[in-house]
Amino acid sequence: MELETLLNSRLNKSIKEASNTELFYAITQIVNQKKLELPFIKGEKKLYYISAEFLIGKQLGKNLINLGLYHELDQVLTKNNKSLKQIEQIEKEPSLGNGGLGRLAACFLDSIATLNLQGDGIGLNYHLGLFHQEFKDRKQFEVADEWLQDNTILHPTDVHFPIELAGKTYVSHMYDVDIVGYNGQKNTLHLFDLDTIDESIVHDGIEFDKTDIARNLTLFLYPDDRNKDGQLLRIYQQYFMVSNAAQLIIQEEKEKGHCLDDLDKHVSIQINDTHPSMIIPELIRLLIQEGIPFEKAVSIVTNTCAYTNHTILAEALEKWPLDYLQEVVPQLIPIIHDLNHSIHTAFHGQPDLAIIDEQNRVHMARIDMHYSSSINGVAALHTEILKNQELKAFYTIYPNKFNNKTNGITFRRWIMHCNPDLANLIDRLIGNSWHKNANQLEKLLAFSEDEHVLNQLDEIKYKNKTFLAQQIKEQEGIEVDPNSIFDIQVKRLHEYKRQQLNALWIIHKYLQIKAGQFPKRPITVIFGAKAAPAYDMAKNIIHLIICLQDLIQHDPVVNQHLKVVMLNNYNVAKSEMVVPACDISEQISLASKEASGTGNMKFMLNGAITLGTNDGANVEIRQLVGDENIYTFGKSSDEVIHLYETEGYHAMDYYQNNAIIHDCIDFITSPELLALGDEKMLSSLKNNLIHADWFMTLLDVNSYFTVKESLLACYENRNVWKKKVLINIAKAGFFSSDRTIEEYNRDIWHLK
Ligand code: GLG
Repeated sequence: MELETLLNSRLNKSIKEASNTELFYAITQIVNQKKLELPFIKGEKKLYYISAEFLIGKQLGKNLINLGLYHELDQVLTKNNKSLKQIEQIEKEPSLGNGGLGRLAACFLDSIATLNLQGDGIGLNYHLGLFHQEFKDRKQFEVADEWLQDNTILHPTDVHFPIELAGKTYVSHMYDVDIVGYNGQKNTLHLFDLDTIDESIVHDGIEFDKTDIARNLTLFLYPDDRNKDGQLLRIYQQYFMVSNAAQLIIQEEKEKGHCLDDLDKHVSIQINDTHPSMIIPELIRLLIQEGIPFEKAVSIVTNTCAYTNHTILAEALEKWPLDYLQEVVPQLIPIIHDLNHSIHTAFHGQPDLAIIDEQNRVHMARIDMHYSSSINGVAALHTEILKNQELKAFYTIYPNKFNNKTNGITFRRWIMHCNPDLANLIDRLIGNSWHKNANQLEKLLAFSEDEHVLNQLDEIKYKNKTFLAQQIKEQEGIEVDPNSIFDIQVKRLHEYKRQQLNALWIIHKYLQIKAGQFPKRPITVIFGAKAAPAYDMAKNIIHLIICLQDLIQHDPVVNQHLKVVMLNNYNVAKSEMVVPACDISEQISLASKEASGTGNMKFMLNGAITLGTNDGANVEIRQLVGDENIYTFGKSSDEVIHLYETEGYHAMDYYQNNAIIHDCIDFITSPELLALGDEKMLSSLKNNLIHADWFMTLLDVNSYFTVKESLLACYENRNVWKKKVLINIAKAGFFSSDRTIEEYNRDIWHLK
């Protein structure tokens, strides 16, 4: 066996004698060698995907799959009493992203390479990542995530660019990560950095001097921006990212002998959310320096760039004070003024189109919309809301720029790697053409009445639940029963995603059990979520969940029927553990607020049933699987938007008029919970739910509780449930990121 010989030659001992760590490094070397041999994808036109986040996850297993080596290696190791899965755990997970936006970028890179499209990612190398989450006193604490120690994925290059920040010149350094497609070719993710970064300036968790740019620039993703220094630092980071991108693009174009006048014929730039928006004025500036007149430069850049919007939440649509930009990037100010002026003239000073508003803030998304050729939302409903509500003024003037690209996930990681038993079963049933053509999964529908197949699916789920239960026991010290229903909500912590609604249901169930009303089967509710360090209410919600976890855990009656688990430091690796083990996928955002969601797709693909609102891509899941195979509840996005417009929602009314809601909310500050929790945090959460509740938790409590009960009841109807599981898997093909990328390429990039 070729791999076995290779592995033996890398080790100075037998595979049996080698430790997992030794094996990890030996396998990594083999993978690096194989990657080196792969050709770079070439084409007439090249895409640059610029993003502040790339949540790429551990690379070893994914690379082995894409290189087609995973199975063989797994067999070699098993034969020698070693487990590849355990060896993979040795790798530290790159901490280069926060949530869906960053994970989407990672899935896209995988699909771009797999489809043999020439496209590189460009981002930053955050030395300490987002942060590592720790729980103490049932609260979240943030510490530096030292993921770069023992790095095996980043290769330093000799590419450097001068970057001007606040009048000083810094020299960047480019690091590369290979992006191996499932197709024998590769692209690159370029991560820019400064050689002067100093991790030792970080103290007390994640505190550091925000003004010391040479030492702090790429320490953290999303440094706290509550004060001016924090906001300036974000501008420093963003400009550093895009100036490097612009210089790299121009350098590569020149090397290819292309004329910069034709940039848009050879290059496409995808702007992922507003963080990279300054690429537009920066590229215009550099083209002018290259001798291209302003008007022409503007038109070239407009034709080259495309913008993806990921949210309608105002907090995420960045608006930087002009003064701050003046301080950090004075070289862009004349361009921004000129762009603003053109718009002012063209649209007669219409205020909602202005780049610089009356308070002298620069609207980054507006730069994107005026000066790029495509504006896309990330799910059908989201794009409609952009067109008809949030970005209506822009849709009116640029109807042809708007388009939808419903998100997707890479099936290489989200089934083949995380759920090999399921992937193998599918291979046996329908062959493996679905690996590259995900729609082939529909062939599974032929087995929807096949009891044997349905039982096999069920056995795989049980095995995955057993594995997760073991991990939870080891890592969180909580015993959970794989025969219970696994009800899972893992995602960033945000009020709009309404983890608090799920927590209210847990309280409701707890009170019922206390009153002697037991569920048919025990239920295990699993959460995983990080709260942004400056987001107090999100931290309060985490605190409530952990208090509930401990209260229930130590109640000998309740814990027979209900368990709550808050996973610590939720990340891609943990996601790969929970996704295959899920029965109920909680997608319960306030309708209109979740642009798409991608976790919803991962769970569906792995045979979980969605309990969700009619929001984001849930709407498309429902259309695909049909009403019988998804459980939806809650007010529609139109109703929610109307409530915002008319200020028609008053949480207090629900609290006062609904006894169940009243009891659940009061329980947040009950003696039982106050014995475990922080009075200030719990009361603040409770008061917020009664007096503010900006994301309308109480609006949907009734329908959520009702629909959840019917879903739990359905689980007991085992044959019906198993069939729903199969249909969900069979219909998930649409959500392959290969499909999404084909659409981006067809409509926006035109790479070939
Ligand atoms: C966003 C949205 C998600 C979306 C993701 C990828 O909140 O709904 O699925 O981007 O488009 N900030 C995010 O994570």
